[in-house]
Amino acid sequence: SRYLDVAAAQMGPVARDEPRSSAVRRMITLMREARARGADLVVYPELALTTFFPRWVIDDESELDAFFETEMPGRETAPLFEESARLGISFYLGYAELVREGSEKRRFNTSIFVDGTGTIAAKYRKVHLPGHDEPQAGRTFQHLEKRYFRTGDLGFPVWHACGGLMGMCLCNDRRWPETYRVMGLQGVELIMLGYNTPVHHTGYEAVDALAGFHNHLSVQAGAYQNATWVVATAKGGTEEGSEMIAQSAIVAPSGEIVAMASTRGDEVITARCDLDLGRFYRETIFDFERHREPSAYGLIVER
Ligand code: CDT
Repeated sequence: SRYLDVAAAQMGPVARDEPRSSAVRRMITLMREARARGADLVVYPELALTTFFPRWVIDDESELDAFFETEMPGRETAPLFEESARLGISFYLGYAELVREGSEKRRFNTSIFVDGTGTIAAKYRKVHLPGHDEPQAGRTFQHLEKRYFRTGDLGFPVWHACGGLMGMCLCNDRRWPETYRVMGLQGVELIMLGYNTPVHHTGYEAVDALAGFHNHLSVQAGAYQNATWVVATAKGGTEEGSEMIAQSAIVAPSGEIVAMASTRGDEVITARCDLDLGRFYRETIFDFERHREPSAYGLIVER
């Protein structure tokens, strides 16, 4: 057995006018609790430092830029890195990233993995951007990720850390089997995932009523079919009037939920993950080398 103690640090709403320093203070409180409960890794939500701003049309560029980080760590996020190094705990953080190249601005929905020395060891930029690039008439809340972010350009990397092979993705990525499979083919053992999911994200009542079910369905299937642990962390609760699902969960390679949040606010859940557990699946039913038939899958990448 190779045990890794992990935590999901679910966050309740972050208000539009809540300063980064306040969100970071909340995150440090959660990090300390995670560490006190034995965790070596803590996973925060997607866009953890700010409110989920893609719900609004923001035409003013400086107003939009204010939601983005131009450096990581920056002045306000540095305390998180310092506390991680002090406690010797690794963390995953989702945030909006602004890269300036000459006069051009490139914006990504990004996550990083910071090791227990407070050093950024891996970066991921969200590949599956949901929603629209133009505002939709008749909606109380927009979902304008396609307007504000570029498609991630870093693929789905995996890397060695915390005694295992780690990977990451962000929110909508979790609904796509390809996300897990690309990491599964690289032998991933634990995937970190942050999300912001408005309950009313499709506008179809019958579908939206199943938002919690579809969340867990996607993560549990991805974990099982790729023999990996998944640590899925929500920003939940009612944020600026938008109701977001919570139900953060730690899912085993069996597909079973081994820990789940019971509130919609700031809450730490933990689990002791045996990174060897995936072998039972990887060496039997999901022995990719023996059982996959890639010659029959061409359509997946052709269209
Ligand atoms: N943040 C994010 O990706 N949210 C989406 C819901 C919105 S779809 C318009 C999700 O898949 O949870």
